[in-house]
Amino acid sequence: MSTPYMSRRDVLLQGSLAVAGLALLRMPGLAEAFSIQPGEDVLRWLDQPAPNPVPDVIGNQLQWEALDNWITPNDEFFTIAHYDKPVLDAATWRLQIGGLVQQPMVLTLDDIKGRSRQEVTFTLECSGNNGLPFFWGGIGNANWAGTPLAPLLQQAGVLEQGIEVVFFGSDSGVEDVRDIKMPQHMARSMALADALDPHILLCYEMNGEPLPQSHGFPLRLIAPGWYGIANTKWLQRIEVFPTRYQNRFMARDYVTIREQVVDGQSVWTETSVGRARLKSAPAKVTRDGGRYRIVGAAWGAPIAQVQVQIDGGPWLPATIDEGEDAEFAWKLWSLTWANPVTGEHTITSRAIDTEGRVQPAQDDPWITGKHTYWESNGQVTRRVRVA
Ligand SMILES: Nc1nc2c(c(=O)[nH]1)N[C@H]1C(S)=C(S)[C@@H](COP(=O)(O)O)O[C@H]1N2
Ligand SMILES: [Mo]
Repeated sequence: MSTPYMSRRDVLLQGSLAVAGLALLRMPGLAEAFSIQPGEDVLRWLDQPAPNPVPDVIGNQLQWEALDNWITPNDEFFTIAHYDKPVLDAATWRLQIGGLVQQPMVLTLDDIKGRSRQEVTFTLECSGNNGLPFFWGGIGNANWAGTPLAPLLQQAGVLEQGIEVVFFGSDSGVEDVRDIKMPQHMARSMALADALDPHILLCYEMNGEPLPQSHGFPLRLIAPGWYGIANTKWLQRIEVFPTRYQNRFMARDYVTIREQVVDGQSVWTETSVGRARLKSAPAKVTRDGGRYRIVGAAWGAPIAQVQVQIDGGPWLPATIDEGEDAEFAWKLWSLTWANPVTGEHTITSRAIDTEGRVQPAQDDPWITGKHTYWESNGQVTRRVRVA
């Protein structure tokens, strides 16, 4: 079976490289090295995403060349909405917790804000990002604040038969399955054990402001380490089920179909999109006089190294910005590009996690055997012209 792992020899090689490079390449306080310096220009990538044919669904994509901050400001953070975009009144809004619990609950926003407060800086990426020619900017990094979900579930008292927690949004649309038309609310679920992860928040604040309407006001789920789809916005009801939940967003869309060759035979799998995957991308090339830099981001797993390949040449180690250390947030990285020759160049990055796994190349069977666009974590190549 093919995996995006390195060969043993590569792991050993990278391992010694990592040890040797650790002191040199992981310096604190490089946030300045990432942001634009006075007198520095950003080169526009020659390749640009296609026009967005679904502006009602996908909004406000990240402009990679404009990326200048570890935190993505709220008004620059991408949005996804599959159904309507409810405008909710915080005064009348309620959160219900029900299903297989001893003590069903109805909570106001003040009830939730009155509970213990917890924050997390989490890079939220849509699992469709880089899977479609018009969708490369489905990612952002924010500081999210709310109250942890687990103590609330414990307080409600999940009954023994409860195995699944379903998160319903207020937004709704009509689903058409087997000629049955069903008006449904957006919903995503998690196994109970996953939902009890102490990092998961009922979130009411984004970057120090009340959650904006487009990001799920007044309350959304924040599931650090998971792809965007798990982070239900406009949260309305949390229900504990005795069975797996298999609606559109669990079992029809957001299902990755892979073909893998095992012992010479094709094995096809269909798996629901869940936890984030190791990934990186070049963000921009900057020029300051004759000095060029390549900067980018890496996320989806604990990052040990980032490497950059120029024009298909050797992989060069990038410097990781250790100024901000947050388990679920992207790492920014940069590399000085010494004396590029005039003309067109390709820039590729790959992330390596602390377990030695390498972000897969585009021709890796892990990527070529994937027949749906979700979970496109293959290496990203951009093109640039040096004048
Ligand atoms: N209620 C609801 N929650 C939702 C969605 C949605 O359409 N409705 N979209 C999901 C998807 S696919 C993603 S990628 C993230 C995007 O979060 P954002 O709009 O705050 O960036 O929200 C998720 N939560
Ligand atoms: Mo998404």
